[in-house]
Amino acid sequence: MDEFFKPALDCSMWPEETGCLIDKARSEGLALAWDRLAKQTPQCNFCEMGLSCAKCVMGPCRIIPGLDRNQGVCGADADLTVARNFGRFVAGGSAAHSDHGRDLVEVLYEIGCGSTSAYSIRDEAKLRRLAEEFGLKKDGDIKQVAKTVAERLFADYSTHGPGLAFLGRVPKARRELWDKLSLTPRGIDREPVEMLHRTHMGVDCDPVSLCLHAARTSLSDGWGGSMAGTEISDVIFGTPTPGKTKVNLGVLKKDMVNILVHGHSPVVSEMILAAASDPAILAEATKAGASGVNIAGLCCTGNELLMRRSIPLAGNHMMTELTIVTGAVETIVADYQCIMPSLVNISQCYHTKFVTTSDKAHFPGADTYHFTPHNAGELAKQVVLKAIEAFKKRDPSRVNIPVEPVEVMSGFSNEAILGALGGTPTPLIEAIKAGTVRGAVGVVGCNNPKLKQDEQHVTLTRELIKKDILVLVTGCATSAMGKAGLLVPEGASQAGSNLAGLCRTLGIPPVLHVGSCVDNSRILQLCAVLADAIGVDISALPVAASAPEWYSEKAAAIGLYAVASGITTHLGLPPMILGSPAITSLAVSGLNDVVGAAFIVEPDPVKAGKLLDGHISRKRLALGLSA
Ligand code: XCC
Ligand code: SF4
Repeated sequence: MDEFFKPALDCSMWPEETGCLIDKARSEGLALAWDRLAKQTPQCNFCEMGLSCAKCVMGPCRIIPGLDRNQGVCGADADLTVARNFGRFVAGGSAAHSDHGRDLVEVLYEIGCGSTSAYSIRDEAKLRRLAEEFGLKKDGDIKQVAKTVAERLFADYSTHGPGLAFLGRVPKARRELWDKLSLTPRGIDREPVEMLHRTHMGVDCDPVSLCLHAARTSLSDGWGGSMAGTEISDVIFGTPTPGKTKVNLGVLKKDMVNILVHGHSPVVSEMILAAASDPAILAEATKAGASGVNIAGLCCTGNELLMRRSIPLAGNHMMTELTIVTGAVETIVADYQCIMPSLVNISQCYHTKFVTTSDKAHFPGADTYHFTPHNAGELAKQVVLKAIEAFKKRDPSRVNIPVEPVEVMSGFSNEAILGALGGTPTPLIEAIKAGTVRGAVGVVGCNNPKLKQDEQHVTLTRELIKKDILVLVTGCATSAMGKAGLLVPEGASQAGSNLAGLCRTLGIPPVLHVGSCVDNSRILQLCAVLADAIGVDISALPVAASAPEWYSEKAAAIGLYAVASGITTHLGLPPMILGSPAITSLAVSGLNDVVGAAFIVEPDPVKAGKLLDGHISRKRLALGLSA
């Protein structure tokens, strides 16, 4: 395993665009995440094992199991310390997704009240469908429907709501299991808050109980906050349909004003996109000597625009610093999550403006604009005009856009997938039964500088599609797949003959892009639809998930809600739980007996591919299908 954790300092190892820009940054005297990782290495072994605790000032404590320091000052042992740390880790991720979801619900409410002109309802039919699903009045004035749906979801964030609106989507057997285990989430805000309470010194001292509450917390994200984020984003900005665009740093244009939107919420990025097509603003760009304003995405807000608007994606998490190093970026517009604080300093070494937009995410040294549903249209124009000003200061001698962009296809919402199949999951189920598609794996999540960028995503995915396993991708894994030619129908040549044939017939890639990280809720919903159609629980389906290069608290929440929903999940790096053999064994096997799924931790993507393939074969056999 060790070789995977060595910070790589040899740029020739990296994909072309990455290696060449790391070299450029070095020659310009800039430190990047890889350099900072090298300085942090070796990292604290106690923290890595989950055995350090700083939850009170009797500590901090470091637990050494088996020695005379096997308890913290309060008496917490290794199992409890690991469980408390992991619980808080998952709560952090759940809170981030769900608070993002809340922002969308708030915009929907403002639309319903008629108090924003910047936003409107793009998918009325979906809003009415949601109203019907929630048992609300679906007909009549669309603003009224928006308001009641928003109020219903606000209730889900509270403690005394009627029960999460989206739980109606969970297959019956899974709901009964959750009820039996007290895993059914009671409120989107309640569960992470209760986790903070339980992990205060002297509250929940049972490691298993804490792990179960961690699962409940993650479910409040997956079937609550994230699902609200996805569904309401579709209502406001449109439900994605398939379209083509390009990815990688080559989407930056030498002759244009380049604005990168970074973060997660479409609430800001959609407004920037709208402002960039305003004729008055385009005239200013021309005056500045640019041939136009080019908007491209980073990370998940980039995925949101890619899904709905076919806006090019410049890169993923580990590309964010490097985009600035191209010297061709006028402005980075950030909302929240996964935005490295280093971007402010790196921007200052160029002509790049680093703009923050959320009152929740302050970055000292940034240009600050606080977007609200009321001022968003106006502020977006100001931000774009400032970027045009910055274009005049660009130093052409420092510009290096090292690659040509690669074509990708995106926009595979569940509505689009099922719509293409005639509105029912039956053709997909028939394809699974026939073995044309042996199963499906969601390959999702981040990059991590401890791993060679994108390699785990791509290697694992190629292993899977070779075995006729369809891959669904979200988040930062997306640009990795795009660069590897897996997000176009021609990518079928990298798949097994059965899957390839299906892709050619339908004109689809072997890897379907289904959105950002909150959009993993689309995968949950699709699994639920398939399970219901076959008449089984989700855990019986030949499906799995994988986060091969994950780094964030949010990824841990996603992995846990997938497992708690019955989807076995592979992680390329272990979570910080190895200090407790009991919790580690619960995670990688014990959970199978509790929720019918567990984690697989395997840093080698080829081996991981074999393990997931074996998992899918076993599920197929259990359903009476060929392996
Ligand atoms: Fe962040 Fe979502 Fe991870 Fe990418 S994949 S590094 S969480 S931007 Ni979500
Ligand atoms: Fe130490 Fe216990 Fe305080 Fe943690 S909560 S720092 S283990 S005394």
